[in-house]
Amino acid sequence: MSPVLRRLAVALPAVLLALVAGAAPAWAHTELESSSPAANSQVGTAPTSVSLTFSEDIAAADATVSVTGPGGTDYAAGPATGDGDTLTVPLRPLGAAGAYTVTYRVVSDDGHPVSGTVPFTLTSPGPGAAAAAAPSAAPTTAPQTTPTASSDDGGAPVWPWIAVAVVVIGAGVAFALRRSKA
Ligand SMILES: [Cu+2]
Repeated sequence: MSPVLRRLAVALPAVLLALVAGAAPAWAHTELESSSPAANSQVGTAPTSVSLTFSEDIAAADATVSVTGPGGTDYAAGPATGDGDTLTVPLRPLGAAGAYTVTYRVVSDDGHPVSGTVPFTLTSPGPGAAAAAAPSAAPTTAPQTTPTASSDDGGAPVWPWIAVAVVVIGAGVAFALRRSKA
């Protein structure tokens, strides 16, 4: 088989599958067209907000945007606000120099969610670096306590244990009865 034919043989099923699976609606999904800071950019001065521009108007109410920095801190200072096709998120003073990631999730006009990330690098510490250094010693991630989670887990799985107990006790009684007859 010639290389061209072989390539066609590989590509054709994928193309057909994409058509059958309804790839066409996917073309209507919104896409991130640009951002500030730009993806993979080196930023010397800490930005005070992040903006994301999409290929269609975005409902800010359905959008979630987080901006995490070194150590996983979320620097978003509030929910995203929208102006047509652009979302803007205010930032708390950024901390240490390093890798930051904007993570967004928006909803396309057809109702399908679209999510993605915009990484950028802060090349010099932001104004929040000194403030961030102090509380990082304390476990600031503590508020995620588990009582609600354990109460969610607690209800349903009890009855299988009761069923097991009934079977075990029943077997024990049957065994005891048989022995006492013998
Ligand atoms: Cu869709």
